[in-house]
Amino acid sequence: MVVKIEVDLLVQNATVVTAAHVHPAQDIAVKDGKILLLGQNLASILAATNVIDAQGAYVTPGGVDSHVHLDQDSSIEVASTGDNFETGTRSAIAGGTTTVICFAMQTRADTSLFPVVADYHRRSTGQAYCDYGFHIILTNPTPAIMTGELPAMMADGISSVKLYMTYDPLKLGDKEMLDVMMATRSLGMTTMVHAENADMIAWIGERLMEKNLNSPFYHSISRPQIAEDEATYRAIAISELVDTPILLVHMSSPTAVSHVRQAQTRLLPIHAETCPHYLFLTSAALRAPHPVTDPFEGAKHICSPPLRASRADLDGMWRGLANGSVTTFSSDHATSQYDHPCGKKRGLADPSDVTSQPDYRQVPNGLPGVETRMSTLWEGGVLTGRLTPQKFVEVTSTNPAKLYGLGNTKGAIAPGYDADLVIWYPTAEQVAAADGTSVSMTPFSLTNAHLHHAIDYTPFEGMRFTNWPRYTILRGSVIWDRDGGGIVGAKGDGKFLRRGKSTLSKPRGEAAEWDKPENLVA
Ligand code: DUC
Ligand code: ZN
Ligand code: ZN
Repeated sequence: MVVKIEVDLLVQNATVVTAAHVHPAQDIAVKDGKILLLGQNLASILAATNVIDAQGAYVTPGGVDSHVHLDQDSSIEVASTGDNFETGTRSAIAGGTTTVICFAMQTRADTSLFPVVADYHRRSTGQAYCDYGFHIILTNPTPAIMTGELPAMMADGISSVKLYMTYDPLKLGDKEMLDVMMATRSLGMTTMVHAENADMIAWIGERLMEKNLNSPFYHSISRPQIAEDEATYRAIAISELVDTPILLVHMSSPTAVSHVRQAQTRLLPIHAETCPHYLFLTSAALRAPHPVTDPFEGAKHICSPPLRASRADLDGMWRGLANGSVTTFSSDHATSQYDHPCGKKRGLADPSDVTSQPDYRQVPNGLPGVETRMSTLWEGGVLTGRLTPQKFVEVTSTNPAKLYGLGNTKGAIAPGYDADLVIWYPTAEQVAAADGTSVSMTPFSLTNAHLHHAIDYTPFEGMRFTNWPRYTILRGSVIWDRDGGGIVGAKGDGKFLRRGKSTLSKPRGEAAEWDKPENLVA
C-alpha cells in the first residue's frame, strides 16, 4: 500500500508562470502555507484536504503591489476620504494581489518615527485581508532620526523609505537627499524617490492662475514631462554621487525613463516603477466628459505625475516595461472620494456646486487602482502580446518582492515560498486543449460596482476584460473565489511583513572622487 503524504491544498493542471518559465500541466502542493512541491500527477503520492482544478489555466504568483497608500492623510491638514487597510486590502485580493506595501508618513512636525510607525500599526493591525508592510515617507530627516532611528526601523522590518522632491509640506532639498541616501546606503534600505521639479510646477501654476486657468485639466499642464525628466536626472546624479541604489516611483515620462536606461547601461543601481494609468490613460481624461452636467469631473483623474498627453507617451512607457528599463509595476493606489467635500471636490470653491470656481491645486492627488493593476496588465500586456507572461510575473510580483526585501518568501512559485497564488480563467486555447472540460471567463466591461474598494469611481470605467483572477490564494487559503462567493477571506487574515534588504539592488562599491582617500589629503 502506498502511504500518501498529507497536504493542505493541491492545485492541479496549472500552467505555472514564473519570471523565467511557463510550465504547463503542473500540480502545486501546499502545506502549512508554503509551497511544498511542484510536479505532474502529484495526486498519486499526496493526499490533499482541498483540491482545485486550474483547468489548464495560467497560475501566477500572488501580486506584490509595492506602492499603495492606505489610511494616509491626503495632505497635512485634511483627513483621508480614501481606502483604509480594510477596504484597500479587500480590493487588493479581489484583483489578485496578496501583498501590499503601504506608506507610514512622517509629517514635518514629527520629530521621531516611532510614534508614526506605531500609529500606522494601530491603523492596520487586524484590518488587512492580505499581507502588508510599510515604507516610511521621510519629510524631516533629522540627524537623530537618520543615525538613531532608521537602524531601528530596519531591524523592525521596515526596510524602505520614500523621498519627495515636490509638494511643499513633503519635499527635501538636494542636500537633504544626499544626507538621507548616505544613511540608507549604509543600512541597505531601499530608497524610493518621487521626482518632479517643484519650482517649475509652482512657477507654471502662478502663470495659469493669473489667467484663471484653474480647472482640473490645467493640473496636467502645470506638471509637464520636463519637470519629471529634470528631477529624474537630478535624482540619478544625487544617487550616483553617494553610490546609493534608488527606485524612481510612478514614472510617466518616456524621456525620464531614457535617463534611467542610460544610468542602467552605466551599471548604476537605478530602478524605475510605472503604474497602470500611465499605460492606458491620457490627459484627455482630465477634460470634463460631461461639461454641462459636471464641468469638474476631470478631477477624478488628477494624479502626480499627471497622465500624459499623447498615445506615443503611453507607448514609450510600454516599451520601458518590455525592454527591462522599468523594474516594477505598481498601482500607486492613492484614493479620494470624488463626491466629498474633503475628497476631489475640495478643489471647488463650493464643493456642493460643480459649477463653482475650481482650483486644481486643492484637489487631492491620486487614483484608485489596487484591484485593477493585475488585470489591466494581463489584458493590455500579455493578451495583446506586448509582454510575455514571464515579464508580467517579473514586474507584478518577483521584482517588487526582491527589491523590497521579500525575495525569499514572496513573488515566486517554488518550493519553500509562501503559497500566494492567482489562478486565472483558461484562455480559449487552453479550453480547446482541455477537451471540453473547462470554460473561459465571460468577458465584461468594468464598472465601479464590480470593485471592492470604498471609492465612488474607477478611472478604468468601461474597460473590457476577457480574464480576471478566478481565485486568489494567500499562504494556502483561498481568499477570493470569483464564482463562489467573491471575497471568502476575512479581515485580519493579512499579517505585517518584516522585510529585509533588497536582493535586487546594491551599491556599486566604487568610491567617488570626493570620497577617495587620495583626494582627501590636505
Ligand atoms: N505621489 C504618490 O506617491 N502617490 C499619489 C500622489 C503623489 O504625488
Ligand atoms: Zn509620489
Ligand atoms: Zn503614491
